[in-house]
Amino acid sequence: MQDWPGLIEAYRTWLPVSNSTPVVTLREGATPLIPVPSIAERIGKGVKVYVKYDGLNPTGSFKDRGMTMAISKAKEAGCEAVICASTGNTSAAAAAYARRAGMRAFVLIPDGYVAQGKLAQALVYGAEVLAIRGNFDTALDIVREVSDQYPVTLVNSVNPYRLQGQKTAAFELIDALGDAPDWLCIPMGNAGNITAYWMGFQEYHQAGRSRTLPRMMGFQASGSAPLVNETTVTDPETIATAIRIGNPVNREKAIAARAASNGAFLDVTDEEILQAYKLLGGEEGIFCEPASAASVAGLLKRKDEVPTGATVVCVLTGNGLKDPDCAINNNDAAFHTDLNPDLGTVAKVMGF
Ligand code: AN7
Repeated sequence: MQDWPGLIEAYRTWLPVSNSTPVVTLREGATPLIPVPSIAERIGKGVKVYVKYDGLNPTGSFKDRGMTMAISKAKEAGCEAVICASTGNTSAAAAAYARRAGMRAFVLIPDGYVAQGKLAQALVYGAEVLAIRGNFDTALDIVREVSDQYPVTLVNSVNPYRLQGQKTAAFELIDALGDAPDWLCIPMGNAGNITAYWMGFQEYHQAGRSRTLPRMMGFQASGSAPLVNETTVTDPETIATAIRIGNPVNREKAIAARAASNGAFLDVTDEEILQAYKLLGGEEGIFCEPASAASVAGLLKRKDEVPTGATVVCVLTGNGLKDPDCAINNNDAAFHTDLNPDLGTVAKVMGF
């Protein structure tokens, strides 16, 4: 098998790059599409369910797809520094790709609300981390002003190259399935990813690469559901800190994608998110972060509406290792501690 070159090389003709664009890549993309029979069984009706495990990207989330494009284009334009606001994953990806390209990476994060793994990444990848007393939405307002006034490039999903890179996930789904799925279930924060997927599905469809288009099913956490409730949330709260966002910048585009695809938005509670998170881990061997599990939680919540024989893809946007605190505090594992180090004790605990 040939080595995967990264998504810009793989999908070059579909992307706004030229021969003079310096490609900054960590060989992101080509993530596995994994069947999840235990989820399909809970729905029945001969439904097929897959997860697109984008947590297997180089920095552990789908953000790498957008960042390889955003940083390559920033490098092409001669930028020397980038900035983003982030609930964690964007900061990790921005730092990795920017440093690889020899740029400075400034990241603004909500102090105390970024999962440990993501913070660890930003630090090790050499970002300059600014933790503010405020949430993501406030941080985004600030970085927009900074990038307006100073020579730093904004790499949040208001940067159009981000969505260009992220649309390749839809291409990979169609390349793997031979057609678009019937439903695409996806968590929403700033709603960049749902917008990017819809763009990808439309482009492949127009080019005759798929016969159909999916219904775009977007899910948010109940405590942070501005799109579901058609409002702005000033104090978003959820265990899924990645999608703790109250004022999504891609609101209009996401609503347009819902309308054009006959899709729907729905919220899921933290409890429902954790149930799906444990189900994926404990029954399928797939460890995703809580925000990602919202896609599966949402599918299970809407299972009565899934058509007989449908093909459903749930996007698992981030790796479970990103948020070890959540994992340690939310599992049903048998975890026996402080045992005497002898055969008798161990055998007894095992039930022999
Ligand atoms: C795991 O890192 O916004 O709807 O600053 O990390 O495109 O915003 C993360 C978002 C879903 C939502 N799943 O995607 C950030 C950030 C995970 C995420 C989302 C995010 P969008």
